[in-house]
Amino acid sequence: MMPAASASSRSDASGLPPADRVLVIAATYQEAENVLPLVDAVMAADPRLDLLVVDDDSPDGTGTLAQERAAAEPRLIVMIRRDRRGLGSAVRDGLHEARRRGYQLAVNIDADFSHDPTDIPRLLAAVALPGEPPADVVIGSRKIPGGGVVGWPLSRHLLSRLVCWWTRWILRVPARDGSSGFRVIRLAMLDAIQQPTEGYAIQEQMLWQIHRAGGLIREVPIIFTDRERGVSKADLRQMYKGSCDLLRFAWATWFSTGAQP
Ligand SMILES: Nc1nc2c(ncn2[C@@H]2O[C@H](COP(=O)(O)OP(=O)(O)O)[C@@H](O)[C@H]2O)c(=O)[nH]1
Ligand SMILES: [Mg+2]
Repeated sequence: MMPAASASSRSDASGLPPADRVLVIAATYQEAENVLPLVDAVMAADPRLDLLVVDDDSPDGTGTLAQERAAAEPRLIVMIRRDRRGLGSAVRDGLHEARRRGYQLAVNIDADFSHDPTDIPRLLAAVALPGEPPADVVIGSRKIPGGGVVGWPLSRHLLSRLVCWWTRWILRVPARDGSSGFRVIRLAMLDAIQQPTEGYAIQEQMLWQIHRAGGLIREVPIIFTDRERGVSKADLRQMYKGSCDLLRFAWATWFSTGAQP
C-alpha cells in the first residue's frame, strides 16, 4: 500500500488483541461535518470496535479533524493519502492496513451516516450463525425483507436497481444488494481482491472476486438513509467509470478464463 502521510495507532485500550477486535474502515473525502460524529458513533456502537479513517487529503480538513481526535482516542487510526486517489484504492488500502495490524474482520462503512453504526453488532453477529458455515462477507442489504432506503430520488433507486440486477444476474454474484458499501469482510479473503478499481465499482468487484474465490456471502437487512450533511461524491464521472468497470467484469465473467481484471 502507499505510505500514509500520517498514521496514529491504537494502544491496547480494551486489553483485547486486534484479532479479537474489529476494524471499521471509513473512506472519507470532504466529510468534515460527519467525521467526528462518526468517530463517536462507532466508539459507542460496540467496545470491540476500532475505527480507521482513510482520507484523501480532503481540502475541508476532514483528515486533520480526525487526526486531532486520534491524539486522545486510542481506538482511532487515521491514514491521510495525498491527493484524491479514489474510493476503490481507499477501501483497498484500509483493508490491507487492517490485516497488517492483525485484525481478522473489518467493516466497511460510509462516513456520511447513510449506514447506521448501531447496525454493526448485528452484521458481525451474522458472520457465525449456529448451524451455518461462517460467512466471508456479510452485506448490510437494502434489498431483502426488512431492508430499505430512505430519502433517495427515483433516479438513484433506478440506478441502484440496475447495478444490483447486473451484479446478481450478469456477474453471477449470489447477493441481492451487491452495491451496498456496508459490509463485514473476513480479511483472510483479501488476496482474492486483485487489481482493485479506483472507482465506486470496488463494492461489486470485491464481491465478484470473493465469490469466484469460493467465499460465502450472507446478507442482513439494513435501512440506508441518504446523507443529511455534506454532498455525495458519486458524480457523473464516477458513474461513467463505474459503468465501464461493470462492463469489464461482465466480459471477464462470460468470455475470459484467464486472470480477473
Ligand atoms: N478516501 C476517499 N473517500 C471517498 C472518495 N470518494 C468518496 N469517498 C467516501 O466514500 C463514501 C461514499 O461516498 P458518497 O459520496 O456518500 O457516495 P454515495 O453514498 O454513493 O452518494 C463517503 O464516506 C465518501 O466520503 C475518494 O475519492 N477518496
Ligand atoms: Mg453516501
